Amino acid sequence: MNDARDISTVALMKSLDAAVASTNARLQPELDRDYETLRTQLARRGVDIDRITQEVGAFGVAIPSWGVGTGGTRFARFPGPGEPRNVHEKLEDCAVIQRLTAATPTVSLHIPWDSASDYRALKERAAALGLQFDAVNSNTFQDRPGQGLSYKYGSLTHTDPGVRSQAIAHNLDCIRIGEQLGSKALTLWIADGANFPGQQHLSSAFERYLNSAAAIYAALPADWRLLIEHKMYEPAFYATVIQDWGSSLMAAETLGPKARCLIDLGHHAPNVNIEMIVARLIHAQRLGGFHFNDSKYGDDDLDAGSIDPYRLFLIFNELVDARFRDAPGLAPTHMLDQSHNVTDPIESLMSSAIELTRAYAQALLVDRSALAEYQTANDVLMAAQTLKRAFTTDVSPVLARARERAGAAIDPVMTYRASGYRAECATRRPQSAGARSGIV
Ligand SMILES: [Mn+2]
Repeated sequence: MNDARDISTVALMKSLDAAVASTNARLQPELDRDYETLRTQLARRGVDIDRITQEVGAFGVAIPSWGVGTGGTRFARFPGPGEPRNVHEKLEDCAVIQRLTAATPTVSLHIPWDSASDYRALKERAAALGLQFDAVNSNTFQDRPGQGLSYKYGSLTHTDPGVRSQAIAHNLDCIRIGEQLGSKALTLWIADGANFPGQQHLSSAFERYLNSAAAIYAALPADWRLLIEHKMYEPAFYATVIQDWGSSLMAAETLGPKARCLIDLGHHAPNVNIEMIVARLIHAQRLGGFHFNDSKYGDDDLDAGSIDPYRLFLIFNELVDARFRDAPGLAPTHMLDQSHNVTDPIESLMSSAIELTRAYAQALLVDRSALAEYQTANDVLMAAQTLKRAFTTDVSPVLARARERAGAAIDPVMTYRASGYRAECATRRPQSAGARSGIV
């Protein structure tokens, strides 16, 4: 770590501390009143609000390093002011999100977009900013300069064994990098697939995937997981090799107990019942984690909870239900995976993390014994209303109280705007039209 970075860390935290203190002081009386009102309401239902607040305070979701830059569509990218230019600046932005929300203690890096010369130093830098690292993401969906062989026609499933070897070697590099960062998982998403019927032998491509993934799996440290992310389409528009949770589950069960399935909420056909998939993967003891986002039409990568908050709640309902009945092997990682094209990425990521805590708090409010009785008695209406009652409870005071107790902001977006952080970044980070931001 160099001195300039140390100084900037101190200055960064000081300015945020001041913004949190002044904004919280202003919002405190209002929060106190709202929290006590909700305490009374929940007590009537036999719910201890402080227990819910404590649980919410323990919730964490990883920020994707690529999410703090402005994203783009296939048509254009409109850069925002003060975007991070490298992994160090991305970590600064992630630290702001964690400082204000206390819900994002980890960062999920993407290699090679976040390549660094010294990963142990990067881990120290992150720790100084109050951050740790979650899963490492490999990238064999684009070529990088001088890599030798192209991924144009696939990577881990390519017909050429040389390309497959190159893609395997990259994933092994990612594991080594992740070990230095303190990560415990490698997320594997491949763009491999076909744009035309007949382009690819569907069975052989899957078998090549299993063989390549087995070589990666064999290199996993004992306490690591391999998170297999499926995606229905894009960039392959006819068939992707790991298209759905069936393919993902087959791969995980073939590879071994460290292989788990990762659910990206946007990687399904429209109207697919994602909470059902969650339940099935919990049953199979193969639920590895999530890439949270939201969508209206496809893999839209919109902010979590911005389109269909009920679906988000129903997913958390499955997770909370599984935890309460001690479902074996349950320890999914939570990560965001979004593309912010028209908002300040920091504001979107903070709002998304808060929406996850909201869905979690609502799921904790479900009267599970009543629900079980209604289900057993086939009282359909009351069963449905039991879930709705939890979902329609405004848990905002719980979320705000959890943040406040952690020393974070009662209102993160208001506090962020008051801090002037983005304007300060704009002065020291010149705009870069070419900066990449991924959608994976
Ligand atoms: Mn994803």
